[in-house]
Amino acid sequence: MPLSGSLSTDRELNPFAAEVREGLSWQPRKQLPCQYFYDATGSALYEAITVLPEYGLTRADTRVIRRLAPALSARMPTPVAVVELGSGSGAKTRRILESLARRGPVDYYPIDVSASALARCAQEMAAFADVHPLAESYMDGLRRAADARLPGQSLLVLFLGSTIGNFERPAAQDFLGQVRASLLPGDALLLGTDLIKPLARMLLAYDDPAGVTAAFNRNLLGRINRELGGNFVLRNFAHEARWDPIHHRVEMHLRSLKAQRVSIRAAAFECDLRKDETIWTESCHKFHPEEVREMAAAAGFECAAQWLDDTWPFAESLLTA
Ligand code: AVJ
Repeated sequence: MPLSGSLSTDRELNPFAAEVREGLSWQPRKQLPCQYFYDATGSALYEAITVLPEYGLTRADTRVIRRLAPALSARMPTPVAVVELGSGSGAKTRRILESLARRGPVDYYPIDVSASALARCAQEMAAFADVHPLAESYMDGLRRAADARLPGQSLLVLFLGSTIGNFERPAAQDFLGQVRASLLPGDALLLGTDLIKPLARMLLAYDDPAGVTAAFNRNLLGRINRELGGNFVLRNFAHEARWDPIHHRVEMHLRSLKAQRVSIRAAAFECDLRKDETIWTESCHKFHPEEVREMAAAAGFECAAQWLDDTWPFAESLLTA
C-alpha cells in the first residue's frame, strides 16, 4: 500500500505524530503543543515543579481554595454536580467536594485525556462523591456531564491551576463562551488564574535553579523519541523562559545549541534546526484580576466573587451563569 499523504487521515490515526509534524513545520517559528508534556515522566516532573520553592502557583491555588470552600459550597444550590476540567490534584478538589458533601450527595465528573490521572482521581474522591470519570476533551466531557444533569441539580465547573493560561487570549475568551453556553442559570464556574507579578519572580518560576522545569521541557523531546521514534539528542537543547510584555505571558522554548537534523520515524518527518533556533513549547498567560472579570462578562458570566492570595498573586474567580 502506498504511504498515505493525507494529514487529516494521519490526524485520526496518530494525532500526536500529526501535531508534531505540523508544529515543527511551522513558519516562522517551530512549535510543539504543550498538552503532550504530560506522559508519565512529564506528569511526575510537573508534580515536582509544584513543590519547588520558586513555583508558588500551586500552593497559592491550594491556599485560596481552602479559604473559599465554605463560602462557595454555601452558595451553590443543592443538589449539585461538580465537573472538573483536568482531573485535579487531590488536595484542591477534595476541599471543595468535602465541603459540598456536608450539604448533600455530590456527583463528580472529572474530565481528563489521561486515563491514569482519572483513575487516581476517582479513587481519591470516592469518599466524598459519586465519581463519573470522563476520558475526553474538556468541552465534550462538559457537554456529556450537562446532559446527565438530574432535575433541579446545579452544576459547578472547576477550571483550576491557571490551566486557562495555556490558551492564547482569544482562545481563552472563546473557551469561556463555550463553557457558558452549556450552563444554566444558577450554575457556576470556578476559574483559577495566575496573576501578573514582578518579572524576576515570574521568570524564576519557569527557570528554577535546580533545573526541574528544564527537564520537564526537554522531556517533550524525549517523549517524541520514545513514542514516535524520534532521534532528538536532549543535551543539544537549552531550556529558555522568556517574558512577552505584549501578550503578558511567560513563554518556554527549547534552543538548539547547534545546527542539527532530527528525524521522527512515526511522523515520516525530518527537519533541520539552525544553531540558536528555538522550538516554542508553551505559553503561560498571566492576568490582572480585573481582566478576568472582563473576560467573564464578555462570555456572559457574572463575577460573583474573587479571592486572591497575597503571598503569591493568584486569583480564584467565581463566575455565575
Ligand atoms: C499546568 C499550565 C498551570 O503554566 O504554570 C509549569 C505548566 N509549565 N511550569 C503553568 C508549567 C512549566 C503550568 N500549568
